[in-house]
Amino acid sequence: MVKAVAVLGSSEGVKGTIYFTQEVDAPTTVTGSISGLKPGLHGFHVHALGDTTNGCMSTGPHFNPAAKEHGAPEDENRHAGDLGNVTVGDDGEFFMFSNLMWLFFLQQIPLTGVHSIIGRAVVVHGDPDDLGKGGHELSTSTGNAGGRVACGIIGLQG
Ligand SMILES: [Cu+2]
Ligand SMILES: [Zn+2]
Repeated sequence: MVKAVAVLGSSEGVKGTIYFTQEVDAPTTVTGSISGLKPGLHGFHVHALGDTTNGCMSTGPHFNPAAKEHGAPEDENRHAGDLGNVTVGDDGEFFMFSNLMWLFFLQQIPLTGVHSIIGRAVVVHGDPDDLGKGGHELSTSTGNAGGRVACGIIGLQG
């Protein structure tokens, strides 16, 4: 099994830890928790670069090795890094556990091979991801999810 982790940090007090695990030839599973976000939906993506020299801004666009448009996790036409939204409760806390539906779309974020997400970044946004359907000029590229409020580089874990 390959394991990876991204420790999310931000200048706005958002904290989180996202864990990835993958058995040989199986989809990646994702679990974790985030705190300090405002209640509601927040766009949640794998971005292409593990570069935080300019904070979350330098993590590049959504991880998109197949050159598709932005979409929902369950869409055929979607970026590999499109993980949809996290739903934060009134207490500002979010907990995530992989389930079978997630397993379907996590096949595009492997931890090994040419399209590995190791060394890329997890980014959480300030606003909801409209999943490509909002009609905004940014809908088909970013889901119009607003600013990048927290991010962390995905690194191998022992
Ligand atoms: Cu993003
Ligand atoms: Zn996207």
